[in-house]
Amino acid sequence: IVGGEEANLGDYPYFVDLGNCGGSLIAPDLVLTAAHCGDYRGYYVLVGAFNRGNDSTEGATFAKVTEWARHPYYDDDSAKNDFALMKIDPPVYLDADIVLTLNEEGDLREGESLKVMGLGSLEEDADDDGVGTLRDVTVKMIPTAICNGEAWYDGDIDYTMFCAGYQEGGSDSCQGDSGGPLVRVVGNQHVQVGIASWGAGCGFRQRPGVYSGINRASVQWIKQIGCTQWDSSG
Ligand code: 4AZ
Repeated sequence: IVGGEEANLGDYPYFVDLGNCGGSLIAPDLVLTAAHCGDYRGYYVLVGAFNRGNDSTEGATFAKVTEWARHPYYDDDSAKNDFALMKIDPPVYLDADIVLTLNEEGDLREGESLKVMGLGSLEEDADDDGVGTLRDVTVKMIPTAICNGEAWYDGDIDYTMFCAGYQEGGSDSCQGDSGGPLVRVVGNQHVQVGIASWGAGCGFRQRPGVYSGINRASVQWIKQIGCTQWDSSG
């Protein structure tokens, strides 16, 4: 996370540490992340992560990944449909006031404030594996018509993604943050609207973070895998 600050314990009880990526607990046994993060079957993930890899922090528990699926139309070159869903065992029942739901509405409001969180690097090309304690930053929704402009991403933003950040840069997600949730915070209700996916560097002018869009179409895929194919509690 670039330009952000350390989160407070309990701010994001649904955050999942995958080691080199983030994720979100969207049901007791389902973790949503980015497809490009890879296949975690057989690995342990830290649910409710606040300190990297540390399950002695209140609310944090390890669970094993038993199933993994990426979106059938995920494309590695363009990062189109950068969605993956994992089933974990045992299920984790969060004891928290904060509830995470998935966005199923239409377009986000231009300029609306969103939060992204993670354990990733503090700057582009940082010679590290990210940070030890969860950080967050506020970014603003940037319409695709702007983000696809010639001075911006020049057409690389497709309909499965959108940009969030600032024209001048400064506040952004970065290496190690991908897979983690981008949320709209309304009191104790957090609505996941995106998944950190890619970007040209971190925090650069006219190169905001790019997020897989959580909307009716992606939620339909998530439910089809989670609820039907795996018959889970999603
Ligand atoms: C990454 O490589 C990554 N600035 C994540 C987010 C962004 C760039 C790269 C956005 O995980």
